[in-house]
Amino acid sequence: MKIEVITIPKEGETENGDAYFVRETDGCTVLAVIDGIGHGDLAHAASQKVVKCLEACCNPDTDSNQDLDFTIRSCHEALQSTRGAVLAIARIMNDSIRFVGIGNITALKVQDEESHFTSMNGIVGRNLKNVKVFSYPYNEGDTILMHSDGIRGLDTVKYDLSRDLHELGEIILLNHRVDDDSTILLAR
Ligand SMILES: [Mn+2]
Repeated sequence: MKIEVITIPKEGETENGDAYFVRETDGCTVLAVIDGIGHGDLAHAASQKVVKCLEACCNPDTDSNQDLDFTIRSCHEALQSTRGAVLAIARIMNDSIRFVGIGNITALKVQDEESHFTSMNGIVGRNLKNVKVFSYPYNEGDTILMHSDGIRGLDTVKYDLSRDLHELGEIILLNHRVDDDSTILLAR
């Protein structure tokens, strides 16, 4: 897969409260976008803890490639002493996507039309009730987009998704960035 991520802190902040995680192993790709609650160093600390947790949970070398509900619960435990974070994780294997999202990370795939992935309400580390993992088909040529709420009002119909993914990310950021940490992840 081609994968591009652009992540930038809120204007005036040196620490980014958003984070991302990408891991590609034999036939399996894990993608995640994370938004630590608020912004600044405490948001950064929370989102980086999620990254550490995902590194441990999605490690094929230690045979700990657990299903995603277990991964979310592990993150929830790890984030108890933090502000918490919202996040979404997509695991693509062969022709299917396993997806879990908690809180307002937007995730969708686009081929001819948009197909949004379903996230549950909550904040990992603070308020986690239902964790539901969804399955979606992955078809050759589908573009997967995941972004934090530092990007608003994105309608992918207005973009040529066949263009270079990094250029596409840059132009989406330019047009839809709001005053927050902003992250967009694109994969195809
Ligand atoms: Mn945010």
